[in-house]
Amino acid sequence: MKYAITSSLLLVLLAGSGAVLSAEHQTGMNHAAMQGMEHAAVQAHKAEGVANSIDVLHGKINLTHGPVESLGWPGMTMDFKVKDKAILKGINPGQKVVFEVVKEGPGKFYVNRITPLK
Ligand SMILES: [Cu+2]
Repeated sequence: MKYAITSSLLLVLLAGSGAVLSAEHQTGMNHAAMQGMEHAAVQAHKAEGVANSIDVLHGKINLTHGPVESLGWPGMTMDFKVKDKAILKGINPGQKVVFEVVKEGPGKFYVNRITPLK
């Protein structure tokens, strides 16, 4: 019983913070605020999610991702850039994916790898 109460409370908290973060993405603020200081070393953060829309031409993808523990992110829906547009080929809307996020600067992230989840 205790577990059930704790996990439903957690869900409420996650849902609330996810909404706030989505709004922050859109206004140009970002995860950096909640991460605090972090070194700039290139590191890939693994995540799973669903591809909502893919813009190969502009190298953008909208993903609903689960929590990314290594970045301290809750699950949310957001746009990502990619450096290599070719990685988006073969990704279709509605598809479950595994991907890696790289932080390139304060509040700046891109996806460097993405593959359909089988
Ligand atoms: Cu996010």
